[in-house]
Amino acid sequence: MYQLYWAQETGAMAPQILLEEAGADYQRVIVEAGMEEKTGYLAINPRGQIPAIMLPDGTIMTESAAIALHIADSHPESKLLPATGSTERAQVYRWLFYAVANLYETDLRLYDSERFTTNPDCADSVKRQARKDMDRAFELIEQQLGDGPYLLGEQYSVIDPYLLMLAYWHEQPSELLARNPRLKRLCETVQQRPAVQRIWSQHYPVG
Ligand SMILES: N[C@@H](CCC(=O)N[C@@H](CS)C(=O)NCC(=O)O)C(=O)O
Repeated sequence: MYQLYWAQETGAMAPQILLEEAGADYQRVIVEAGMEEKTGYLAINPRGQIPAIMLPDGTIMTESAAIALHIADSHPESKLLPATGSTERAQVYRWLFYAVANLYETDLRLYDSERFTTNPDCADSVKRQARKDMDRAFELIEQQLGDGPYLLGEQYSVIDPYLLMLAYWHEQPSELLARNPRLKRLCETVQQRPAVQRIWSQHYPVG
């Protein structure tokens, strides 16, 4: 069984969707924000960040994109990645790494701005720049998306739930999606998948 170290509206969402897609046996281990040191979570991830996963053999992995790829590799019957060495797989790698480096990163600057400056008076300026960088990074995704509905067209893969997760971390997801209609279609299509519907309310409770 996998143990997914989890918190609401965090990078645990994409790996969780992929575990659901794969029909994998997993448990959530809920990590309370601010309690990482007290609960021993730093022994799991010394950076204190979510997500982490304990694999069925007891190995710990961190880094959401690496976890996503590993889940896909471990459950080939779920077809969450195109064939090894294919051009399509190369595109998934490309945009997954792009997403971590250019989108996830802007979320950290936006929501944890004070960590990105030694001058507390500059935190607002860090935030403003993060908003601009995030919007620009999503524009490049929009330009990349074709007829869809997924990044690879008809073929669903690990990059799609990852983009959905990131789009919903935007401060104004509906405005982001209105400006980026292909991304909107991708997000709406991914949201309709049963695996996503099963876990969505854990991250975004209604009411
Ligand atoms: N590169 C890491 C980033 C993980 C990350 O920053 N997670 C956020 C939640 S979405 C977090 O735990 N932030 C709290 C902290 O950094 O202390 C990944 O992709 O897994």
